[in-house]
Amino acid sequence: MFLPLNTAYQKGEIEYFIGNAEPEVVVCSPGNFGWVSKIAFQAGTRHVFTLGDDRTGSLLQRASVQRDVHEPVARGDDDLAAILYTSGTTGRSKGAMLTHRNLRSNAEVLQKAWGWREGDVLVHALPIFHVHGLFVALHGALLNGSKMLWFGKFDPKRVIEKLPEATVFMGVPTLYTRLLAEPGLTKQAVRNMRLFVSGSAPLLLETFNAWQERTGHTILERYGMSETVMLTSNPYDAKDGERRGGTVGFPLPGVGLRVRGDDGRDLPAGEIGGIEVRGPGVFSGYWRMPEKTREEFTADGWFRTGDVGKVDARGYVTIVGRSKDLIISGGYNVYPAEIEGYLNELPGVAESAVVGVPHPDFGEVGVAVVVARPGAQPEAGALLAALKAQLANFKIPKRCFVVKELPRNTMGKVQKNLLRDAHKALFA
Ligand code: MCA
Ligand code: AMP
Repeated sequence: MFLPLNTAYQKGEIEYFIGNAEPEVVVCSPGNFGWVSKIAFQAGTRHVFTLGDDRTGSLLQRASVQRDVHEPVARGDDDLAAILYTSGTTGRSKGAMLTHRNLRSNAEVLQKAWGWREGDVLVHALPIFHVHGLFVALHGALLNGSKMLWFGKFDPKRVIEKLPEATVFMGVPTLYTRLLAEPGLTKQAVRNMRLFVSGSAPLLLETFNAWQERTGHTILERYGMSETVMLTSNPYDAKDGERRGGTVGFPLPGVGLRVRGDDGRDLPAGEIGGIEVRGPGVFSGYWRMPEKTREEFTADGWFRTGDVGKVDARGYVTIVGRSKDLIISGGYNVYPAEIEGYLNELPGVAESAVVGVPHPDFGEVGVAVVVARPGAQPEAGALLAALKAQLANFKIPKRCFVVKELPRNTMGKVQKNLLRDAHKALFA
């Protein structure tokens, strides 16, 4: 079973993942061997190998003395292939267990749905520790036997230079806005391209339209989750319908999708409610958290996505919001509850709330609002610096405010909508 982790994670985060997953083998970069191996060996891991960006390290050294012909191990559809950690809205991250069926069926469905064909070349510029870069993009190219133009890190200028050699590109919305900021993005640069796919976060209509105008291509937006792989997609082929900006298209073949009200009633076309799904891509549960798994499924076996949306009369799905308290920043998920937990532990902090506000580059970013303990005067910059020492950099709120009190409703619950509203123009 493969378990990828974001390379930005810090010690406390890695400690939790390794402790929870108890892997047999851990691979890290040579520079991190000291602290990562200590955590891993303490958790009972038997082997820690290193692998550098320049292909140095013990993993390839050890591999070079092995036979280079191997017997494949037979795996069944229900065997686990990967665990993808996704943060919980309360407390700790949960490991979504994905089976070979989940991954294979999704790759096959997408190969057909997106018209993968001989001669396709993929520009791969997404991180490979999340479903988008790891499965949607990589499996698409591998299953199709396609060449990939590989970017260890997204760089808009270098991507544009390579586009004339490519036919397929996949990105989160931030990649599209950064490409649009480059004068080099022209019709000429994309002349050989066949398909641009966007997902992981809402693509603004403004970006969708600007892309169409500048390149002549219509971005195909799709929707998925780590727990379900891909669920919906706008049509590839015009005969199946237009690619409609602001929507995530139709459920993919084999995917059941329904919208339900708070009372559990199925809602008719056009009405907004909680999105529930089932199908061959839906995971088999959270690693060692059977009770969490039960909570996320309905009695009749549908998975509650935590996304709020509607389906129109023609079947196009639109996501209008989320019932889960989650910020999606540049395609990375940031869970306010996790950041608040760390903030509340810092000296001088009585309580805190983290909310998402619009941001021109990342779509959405976190802003922290902190209440000081009586007599204490915590400084916003110092609080953010203290967080940065403990958490992956993309989780750090972009701004922090120290206030007298948090707005609460009569039930005593923090009114995050008021905080969001108060700070919505911060990065406008
Ligand atoms: C970097 N920074 C960020 C983010 N990325 N801040 C907020 N949100 C972010 N996403 C900050 C860092 O903290 C740092 O700040 C500064 O930007 C520079 O960091 P660097 O790593 O150099 O940034 P970058 O290379 O410009 O990265 C931006 C990026 C990256 C390329 C947009 O975030 C990215 O690759 N995002 C894609 C994520 C993804 O693949 N998601 C798919 C999830 P400082 O200097 O202050 O420390 S899969 C999923 O959601 C489902 C299944 C689906 O549907 O696909
Ligand atoms: P993750 O936990 O990283 O797998 O993120 C999954 C979440 O990303 C979904 O539940 C949605 O909230 C969001 N998401 C993915 N694709 C889209 C999209 N095209 N539009 C809006 N939200 C999306």
